[in-house]
Amino acid sequence: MIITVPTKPYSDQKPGTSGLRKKVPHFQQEHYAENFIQSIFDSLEDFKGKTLVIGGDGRFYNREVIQKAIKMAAANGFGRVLVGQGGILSTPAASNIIRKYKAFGGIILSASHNPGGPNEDFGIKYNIGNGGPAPEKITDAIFANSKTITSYKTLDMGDVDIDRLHSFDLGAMSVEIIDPVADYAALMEQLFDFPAIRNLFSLGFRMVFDAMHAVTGPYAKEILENRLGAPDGTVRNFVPLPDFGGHHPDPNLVHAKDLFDEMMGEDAPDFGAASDGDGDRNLIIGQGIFVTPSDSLAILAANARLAPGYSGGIAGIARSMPTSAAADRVADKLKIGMYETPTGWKFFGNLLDAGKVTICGEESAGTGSSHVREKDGLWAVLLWLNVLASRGESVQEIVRQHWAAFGRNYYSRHDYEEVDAEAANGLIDALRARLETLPGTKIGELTIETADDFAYHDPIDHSESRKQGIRILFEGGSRLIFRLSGTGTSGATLRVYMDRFEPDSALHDIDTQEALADLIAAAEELADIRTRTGRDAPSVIT
Ligand code: VG1
Ligand code: CO
Repeated sequence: MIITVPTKPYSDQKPGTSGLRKKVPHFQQEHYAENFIQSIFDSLEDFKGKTLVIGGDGRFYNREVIQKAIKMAAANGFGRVLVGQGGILSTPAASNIIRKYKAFGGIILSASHNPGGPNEDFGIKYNIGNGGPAPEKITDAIFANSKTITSYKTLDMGDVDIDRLHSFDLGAMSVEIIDPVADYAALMEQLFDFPAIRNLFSLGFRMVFDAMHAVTGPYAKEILENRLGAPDGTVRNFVPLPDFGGHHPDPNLVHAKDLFDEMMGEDAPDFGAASDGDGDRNLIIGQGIFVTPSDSLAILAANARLAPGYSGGIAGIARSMPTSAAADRVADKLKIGMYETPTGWKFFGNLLDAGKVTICGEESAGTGSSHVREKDGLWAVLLWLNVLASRGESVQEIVRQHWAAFGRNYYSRHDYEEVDAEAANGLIDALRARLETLPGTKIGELTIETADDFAYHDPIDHSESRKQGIRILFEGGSRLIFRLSGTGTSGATLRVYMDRFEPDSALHDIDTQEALADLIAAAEELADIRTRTGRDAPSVIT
């Protein structure tokens, strides 16, 4: 029976860089999740009788919200829902299901790489019919609805069985509980040269994939071990857990330190990789070498032709503004388009839909292509494997040759987490106020050429996105960027990005933080980070 439940608005349901993220107890407030889901539905038009995809990364509170979403979808008039078995769908797999089955859209439950558990993070995002994150027009409408909501619709009934592959009717809506892995694995098999990768493993190539007790476990087990023949044990921590085993499912050098240490040690495997909570990020490490996501984007774009799915070449490359400019030179050489967008995958959607770009990436360990409309962790790992199998060289050799051919971008991001929001905003505002006075300013050896607050004009739908980060460009091509995170759940996170281009191969072996010392000092001088945040050092350096 459909019921209409009266509710009162919450004022804090503004979707950030990718959806709404809050602590679990916050999400457990009465009607909190329902309000947001109803606000999503109220921002959509003409979905009656259509298909909605529902799944999540398996974190704490996932199962409860899956149940709420199924019942609310039925009460609001969807015709069919496709739900990942056990409530599981990685973000890229959900994107693929939306596209493959021509769904109206999808609800993905995740807080990505943020920790999970009764007192940790939870999140909800809405993806549109192209499989990608909702554009700002929709997220703004969702937020507006959430501030005026007075009731939501649901079914008055107990829970449904989401653990068995089966189909059933819920009122006028049909529910299909689907295999979360099968369609995704089939897509990967189309894109990559599985026989060549299988051959690589049969020759003794050693790999470690750390699923971090998050959603990619079942995907990586099936693809790497079952289909590609990697030895049993290649995939570690492959059982998704509601609290990710108490760890941050963030594949960076801090939270995947064990893997990093192993890859730098004696007798390291040939290839190490990991993915995050919802499976859209990647970590790529070769024997003795960490590949920065910005370099990985450039190298994958330069070598994409080696994979069957991209054998015709790529149409163009897009990167988020703070991502290093390494990919720009690949685009130059290939004589293809290069696009610089604000942070967040949603900005790539229009370019991909219009066929302007094939490969996209962000410095935050996100790489992907036109095969779906999300970044895709395992996709990046498989493209690397395809390149390694085709070229027969090590990760180290491939990276070094790339630097020799294109030059090297030394790159780092310094995060100041959970700083006072007012202080963080004050820091950005103070920089913003000085932008016009900065060109020509000398700081140590560096001279500022231009400074702006990045604004993006979407070449396809002509929407404008302003205030996307303070960008300071120095003579010679070095860049310094300041922006505030849109995904944090407590206080503010200040991100400072440093990018220095070094064409000279003789200078490609400097320690990254050392190579960036001048830029790090310039950031402090320009923004008074220490005084304003009260921090001596960043919380995370990547
Ligand atoms: C961060 C990253 C950004 C990424 C976003 C979502 O956003 O910097 O590049 O798109 O997370 O990724 P922010 O606003 O905190 O800097 V995920 O893996 O959380 O969906
Ligand atoms: Co993620």
